[in-house]
This record gives sequence, structure tokens and C-alpha cells, in this order.
Amino acid sequence: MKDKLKEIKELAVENLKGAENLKALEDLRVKFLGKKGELTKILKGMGELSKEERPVIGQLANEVRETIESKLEETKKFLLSKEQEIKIKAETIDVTMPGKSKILGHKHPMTQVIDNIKNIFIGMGYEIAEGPEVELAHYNFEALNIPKDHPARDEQDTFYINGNLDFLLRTQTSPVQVRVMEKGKLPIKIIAPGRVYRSDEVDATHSPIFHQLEGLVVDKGITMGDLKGALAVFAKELFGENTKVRFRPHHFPFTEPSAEMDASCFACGGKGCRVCKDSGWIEVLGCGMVHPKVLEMAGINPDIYSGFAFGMGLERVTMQKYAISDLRLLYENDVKFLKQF
Ligand code: 2NM
Repeated sequence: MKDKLKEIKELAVENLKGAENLKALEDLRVKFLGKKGELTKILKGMGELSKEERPVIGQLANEVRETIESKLEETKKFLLSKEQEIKIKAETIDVTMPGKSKILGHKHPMTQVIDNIKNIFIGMGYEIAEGPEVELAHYNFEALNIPKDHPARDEQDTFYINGNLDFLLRTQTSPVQVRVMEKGKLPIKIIAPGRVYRSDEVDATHSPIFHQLEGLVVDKGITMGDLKGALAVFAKELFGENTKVRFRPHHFPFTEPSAEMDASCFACGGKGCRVCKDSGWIEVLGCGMVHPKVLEMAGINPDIYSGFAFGMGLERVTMQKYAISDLRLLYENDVKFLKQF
């Protein structure tokens, strides 16, 4: 029996050396110390031993069990630390690896220009006015002194609603200004930025949907000098401190007199370049003194009050500012294109 115990001890120690993982270790524990294990089998046979032999064998059996248990524990610790090591290695972060940089978006060039222009006028004390895009023909045409036979009314240029000539998609933002005048709160100092619609074919300079920003100032004693002063300041803030402006006579039904304003080219300073097509000037906006009939129709007495107004196409200003040659690029939302601005 002594020999048998010794044999079990040696076999157990030998087997434990070869245990490669915790599962194998557990199998060995069951094999040697389990209920049906090798050692248990021996101890079950103790009853047949003599009184003298029993304590000796008992003590030896205990020693064997303790040895196997401590070897099991030792191996378990070793295997656990080995597993831990493998796990840590797999989880190691290489702090020298380059990071994944976040791509930061930015405002669309149109939005940049619109915000820029709005802020210039806000800085000059203007308030922002808004109005409906689906308008009454009255506000879009009649109230602006655009007569019934005016080419701008042509069905080919205007989107009418369901073929009804009384309702339309606004062709300019002026109806917003008429609505403000009609409210009768004076003085008025507003800008009306927004989307407008005209039935144009899409090409490099036309789109059926585009954006305008118009302005209106009405008070006692407003003159063409106020118009020129305000718009000269605007041009300097938009294109730079050295910008000059010039006014060319023009015609609009809703203003009298009317003019178009050019700014000296911000790219070449007036010498002539690609941006200004060698003229030294860029066309910026239309303007004029609000027609007395327009004031009167809106309920403002033109003998007491006068006003100036102006309007600009925001796509055009954006294209000039960023030297974009095709309007369609502003709507296609190609990120590679937009990234440049
Ligand atoms: C322009 C040019 C000139 C304009 C006129 C008015 C109103 F409502 F007061 F009559 N609003 N906007 C105006 C004047 C617009 O755009 C080229």
C-alpha cells in the first residue's frame, strides 16, 4: 500500500508538470483527489489494514494528498499568470500608433456669404424680415408697380400655383418688404434674405431656385445720398476696406431713380483680372429710391416719407467672392468641391 501511495504521488506530480491549461488541471484533480479518484480508492481499502498499519498508512496518505494539493495549487497559479499574460498582450495599446483624426465640417460657401452679409447689415442696425415663399400675385407684382403686361409676369418666367394667376412662388423677396411697409410701423430698416423662384433652365448662371437678399430703409428725409453711403459701407465690409463703388443708371418698376452698383474688383483692386473679366469692376446689386406709387399702395404717404431699396443675387455674390464659374457646383454638394471654401 505504501508503494501504491508513493506511485500515485509520483504519477500525480509527473502529470501535473504536463498540464497545459486550467481544464487539464481540473481533470487531473478529479483523477487523483476526486470521489472516484486514485487516492480515494486507496483510502477506501484502509478498513482491511491492521491497527498498527492504519495510522502509518493514514499519515502517509494525508502527506500524499497534501503534496498533490499543493502541487495543484502551484500549477494553477502558474497557469493563471500565463493566461493573464496572454490576455494582457492581446489587449496592449500601441501608444505610438497614429490616431484616427476626426473630419471637421464647415458651413457651405453660400451660407458663409449669407451669414457674412446679414451680419454686415445687422451691424448697421438693420433687422431681418421674413415672409412666405408662396405669395399672392398682389404682393409680388401689383404692389411693386409691376404692370400687368410687364415681361416679368410672363407665365414662362413665373411659377404660378395650379395655373391660378393669383398665387405664385415669389420671384423676388420684395413682397416681404411690401408686407412690412403695409404694417405701417415706421421708420423701417430691414433686410429680407430668402429663396426665390423663376422658371429658368439650369445652366452655369441660372437655376429655378436661387437666393436673394433685399434691403429697405423708409423714413422722413431719406435720400439717394443715404443709399450711396450705406451701400458703399456694405461693399467695403464685404470686399475689403479699399473697395470703391460706382452707380450706373438702370430701370426697375419699383424704384425711381434706379441704379446698379459695381464694386472695384477685390481680386485685382481695379486693374483688371479673371474675376472681373478685365473690367476692374464687379456688378454687385440693383438699387434705387422706392417709387412713390409703391409707398402709397402700401399705405405710406410719399409726401412725408421716402426710402431706398436694394437687392442682390446671393449665388452670384458667392460665385464672385470664391471665383466659382458654374452655379451648379453650389447645389451638387460634392464634398471634395465644398472642402475648398
Ligand atoms: C432690387 C433693386 C431695387 C426693392 C424694392 C423693394 C420695395 F419693396 F421696397 F419696393 N424691395 N426691393 C429693390 C430695388 C430690389 O433688386 C435687384
